[in-house]
Amino acid sequence: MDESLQKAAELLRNAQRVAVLTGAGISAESGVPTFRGQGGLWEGHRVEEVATPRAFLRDPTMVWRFYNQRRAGLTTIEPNVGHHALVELERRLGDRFTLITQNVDGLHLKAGSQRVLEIHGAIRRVRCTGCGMKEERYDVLPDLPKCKTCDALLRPDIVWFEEGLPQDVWAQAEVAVDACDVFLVVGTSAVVYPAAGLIHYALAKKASVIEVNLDRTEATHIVTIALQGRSGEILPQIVK
Ligand code: BV8
Ligand code: ZN
Repeated sequence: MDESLQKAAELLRNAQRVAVLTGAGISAESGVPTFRGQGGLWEGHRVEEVATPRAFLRDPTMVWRFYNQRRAGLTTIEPNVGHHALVELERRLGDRFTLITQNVDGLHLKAGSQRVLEIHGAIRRVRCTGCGMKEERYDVLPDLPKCKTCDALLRPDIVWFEEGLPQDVWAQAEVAVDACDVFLVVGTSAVVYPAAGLIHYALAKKASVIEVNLDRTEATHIVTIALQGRSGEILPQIVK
């Protein structure tokens, strides 16, 4: 491990432009449960079943219960040393650094990261299904929250399965990966597309891909360097 850690640090030290992709694994040490680690079940449902427009149409109360449970942690969960290591990396690289996250927990922003692309949206934000207004809400929401202006049902402002990603944010993510020479992939099972496709895209553009993950993933066999372990342990070591 030491040798590949050194090599990863070397690649980052000599990098012109660095892009990072994070998934639920980087927030695991903040106490935020991952999706697929423990069988990816929430009250017996798979996230792919609950996080869909169809589920919301069929049973908005059940879907809001799923999100309100995750929103409950919004004001109490704190970033961990893995998030802070990425803040330090951004401080050193400035605009040569871009952080792309699949996470909707907002912990990168809470840690102080600025150049963050939340490609799956953010659980702190709601959107009106009627007039489209968006606002950040940190209060406890009822099971069926309504829009203050048009009284239509609110929804979490995140990307559900079978929904497109926010065009402008996704386009910026592609530009960042296209331009990078080192792509650091942290705490994702690399199962969800199009996010996971960024890994193949980076390799196609001849960037070096460094994976940090507790286990092997769908991408481990193709990355340049695979560092196995907790992001809260490995990221600070690389940055140091
Ligand atoms: C789209 C918001 C089209 C919701 C999320 C069949 C094959 C291929 C693709 C598909 C298919 N069928 C359908 C698709 C497409 C689908 C998809 O990819 N499905 C997967 C399940 C196969 N994708 C979509 O539907 C996307 N949209 O394609 O639209 C389209 C295009 C144009 C116009 C209209 C439509 C939308 C995808 C976004 C879905 N929304 N999130 C919510 O959060 O509630 S995705 C959801 O999964 C989360 O955002 C999460 O971030 C994401 C990925 O999961 P991970 O972050 O990787 O988390 P996971 O638990 O899986 O893994 C954790 C990892 O961490 C593990 O590897 C573990 O080992 C590691 N770990 C744990 N602890 C640590 C650690 N590592 C380090 N340190 C630790 N301490
Ligand atoms: Zn409205």
